[in-house]
Amino acid sequence: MSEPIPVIDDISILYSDPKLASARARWAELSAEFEKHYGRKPDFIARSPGRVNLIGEHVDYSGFGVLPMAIEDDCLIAVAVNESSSDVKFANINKKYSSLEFSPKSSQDGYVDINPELHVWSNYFAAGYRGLLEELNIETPNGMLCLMSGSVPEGAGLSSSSAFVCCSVIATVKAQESLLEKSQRKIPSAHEIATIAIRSERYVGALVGGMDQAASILSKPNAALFIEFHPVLKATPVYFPTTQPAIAFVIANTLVTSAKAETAPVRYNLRVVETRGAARVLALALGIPLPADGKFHLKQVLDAHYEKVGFSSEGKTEAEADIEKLVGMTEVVERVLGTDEIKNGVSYSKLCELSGLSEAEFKKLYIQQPIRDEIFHLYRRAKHVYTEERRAVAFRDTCEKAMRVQEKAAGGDEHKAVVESKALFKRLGELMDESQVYCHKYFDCSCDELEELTQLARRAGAYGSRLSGAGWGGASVSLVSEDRVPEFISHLKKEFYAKHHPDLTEDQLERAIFASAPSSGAAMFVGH
Ligand code: A2G
Repeated sequence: MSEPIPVIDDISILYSDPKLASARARWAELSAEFEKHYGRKPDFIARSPGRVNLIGEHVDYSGFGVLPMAIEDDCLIAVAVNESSSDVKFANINKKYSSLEFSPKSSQDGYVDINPELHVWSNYFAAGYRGLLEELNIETPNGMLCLMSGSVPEGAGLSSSSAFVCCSVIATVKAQESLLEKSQRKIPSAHEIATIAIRSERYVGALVGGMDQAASILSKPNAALFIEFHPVLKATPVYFPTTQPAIAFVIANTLVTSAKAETAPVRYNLRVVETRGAARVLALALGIPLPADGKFHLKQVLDAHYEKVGFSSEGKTEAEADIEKLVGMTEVVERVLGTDEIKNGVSYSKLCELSGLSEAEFKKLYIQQPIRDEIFHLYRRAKHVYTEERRAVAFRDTCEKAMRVQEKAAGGDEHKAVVESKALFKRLGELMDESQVYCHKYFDCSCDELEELTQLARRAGAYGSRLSGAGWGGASVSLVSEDRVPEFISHLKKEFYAKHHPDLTEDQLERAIFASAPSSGAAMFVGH
C-alpha cells in the first residue's frame, strides 16, 4: 500500500517486444522536441497508461470491484523543474492541441483556473495539477515546463482522459519533490496518488468512479487488477495462464466517439444519480438507516443488509459468499424495485417521493453535476449493478481456478489440464457475453456498433466479447484463444472495418483493432 511510483531508467520493462521499437522512437522524439521547444533537457518523464476493462462495468461508483488491465498505449509528460518561479507551461507534441501557460499566483484559487463548461484538452492537466497541490497544500509550487505525448486513442473507452490526469498528478508530485523534502514531508505513495487522481478528475466536470485512475497507476506487468473501492482502495493482481492453451484480449474500437465530458448530463452523470437513487429507495425499504449527507451506494446497501439479517460465510470461499450475497440482493431488487410502479422508470417527482425527500433536498444531495432526463430507471440500473458484480467476482474466481489448473499441470496430466482450462476460458467468455447483454438491456450503455462488433467477434470464434469502459461507443474487448488472434483480427477487419470504414489506412486499422498484453502501470523515467 505504501509503494512509491516505480522509478525506471530503462523503458523496455513497459512494453512488449512488438511494441518496444516504436515506443523507443516515441520517447526519443518527446525528449528531442522538448529540447527544441524549451531549449533545455527534461529532468524526468512521467508515464501513465490507458486501460481496458475486462468486466465489472459501471459498478465502481456503486462501491463495487472492477477488473481492468492497463494497456501499452499511454500518456507521457516530459518535465523540467524550475525552483525559482512557479510559472507553468504545458504543450502537446501534437500541435492540434492548444498549449497552456499560467502563473498559480494570478489564478482565482492560487492554483489554476478550470472552467469545466469549456471542454478544452488542457483542463485535464489543470485538474491533475490542482488536485495534487490542493491535497498537499502547496502554496508556492516549483515551476514546470511540460511537453506531452499521448498514444491512447481518444473517445475509444480506453481511458485517455484518466491516463492524462494521472500522468499530470505524477508529473506534478515529482516536480514538487524538492519542496516536500525541504519541509520534511513524505512523498505520496502510488496508492495515495491514485486516490488524488480520482478526486482530481472531478474538476473536469463529470462524476467519475475510480477504476481508470487506479488501473493506470497501480497495474503490474502481466496481470489484470481486481480493484475494490469500499471501504478503502485495494488492488489485487489477477493472472492468466501463460502455458498453452493461452488466451489473449483483443481490443476493437467501434470508432464511434464516446465523448464523456459533453454527454455526461444524459448518460454517465445520470447513471450515477439513478444508482444512488436506487440505493436510497432500497435502503428505505430494508429499514437501513441513511447517513445525513445521503452518500450511500449500492455496495453499502448490500453490506448493511447482510449485517442486519446476519450472514454466515462459514464453509464458503470468499467468492462463494460474495456471490450468494449479490444473488440475494438481485432478489431484493426484484421485490422492491420490480413493482408496476417503479419497474419501467419513474419521473423526477416520483423519484423524490420514493426517496422521502423534497425535490430541492434530492437535488442538493444527489445532483451536484448537471443531468438531463425525465425518466429515472432504478430497477434496471440496480439489477445491472448487482448482477455485474456477481459476474466480476465469478470472473476473478475463474481466473484463479485457471491458474491452479496451470500449476497442477506442471508434470501432471497435460491433456486433462488443457480440457479443464478450455472449460474455464469458456466460462470467462460466457460471463463477458452476459455482461454485454446487461450493459445493453439494463444499463443502456451499448450502441448498434458495439452490438455488431461483439456479435461478429463471437461468430469469429471469441470465447466472449463485450463493451469496455463507459460504453455508448468506444471499444469492445474479446477473449480469444491466443493461437487464433491473427485469424480473428482479419475476420473483424473484413466484416466490420472494410464495411463501415473502408477508407482507413493500414496504420489506422492497426490502431483500431489489436491484441493487448496486460501492461505495467505508471512509472517515472529519470534516465537520459
Ligand atoms: O466508465 C468510465 O470509464 C469511468 N471513468 C469509470 O470510472 C467507470 O465508471 C466506467 C464504467 O465502468 C471515468 O469517469 C474517468
